[in-house]
This record gives sequence, C-alpha cells and structure tokens, in this order.
Amino acid sequence: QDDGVVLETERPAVKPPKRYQVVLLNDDFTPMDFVVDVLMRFFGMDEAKANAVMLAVHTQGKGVCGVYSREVAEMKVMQVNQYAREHQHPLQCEMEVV
Ligand code: TYC
Repeated sequence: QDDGVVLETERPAVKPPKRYQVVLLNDDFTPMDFVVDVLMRFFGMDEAKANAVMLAVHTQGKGVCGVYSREVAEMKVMQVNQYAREHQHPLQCEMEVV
C-alpha cells in the first residue's frame, strides 16, 4: 500500500564520508625524540611504531600518522601543531583528503 515511503534502489541515499590522512612533515630542527613522543601521545603508537614512522618522515620528507574523519583529523592537526609550538619546535602537521 502507498504509505508515502519511497524506496531508493538505483543508488545509495548517502555518500560515505570522506577520510583524511594526517601527515607529518620533516624539518631540520625538531629533535627525533620529540617526534616519537608526538606520535605516541597523539596517535596511540607504541615506541617501535613511532620510531619507524619518525624515521620514514625523516628520510622521505613526509609520512602518514593515521586516517580519520574530517573532525578528528582537524583536531589532531591543531593539537600537534599547538604542542610543537609550545615546545618551540617547527614541526608541522597537515591533513589531506584520501
Ligand atoms: N629531521 C629531524 C632531525 O634530524 C627529525 C624529524 C623527523 C623532524 C620527523 C620532523 O616530522 C619530523 N632532527
């Protein structure tokens, strides 16, 4: 019977939300230990993983810390950049849509 409900069969009614990579950039001044601390503190990595990601950024120029919703990625970028500034390091964190 017609109860006003329209069933959509041709395409999904909503698109899945975009996902965002949070990326760390290399620089010549931020101490390696500080970068490892950041990766453990803000991205939940253990020390071995944090060391591997830090070295990948150091040798390749940038590296992915994680993939998140826009809101969470924005929060991580703000927190990391603020934390680096508080400690007077030039470390930079960015986000890019996947
Ligand atoms: N290149 C820095 C050094 O030699 C270490 C470093 C690694 C800095 C990763 C930033 O995102 C970074 N002390």
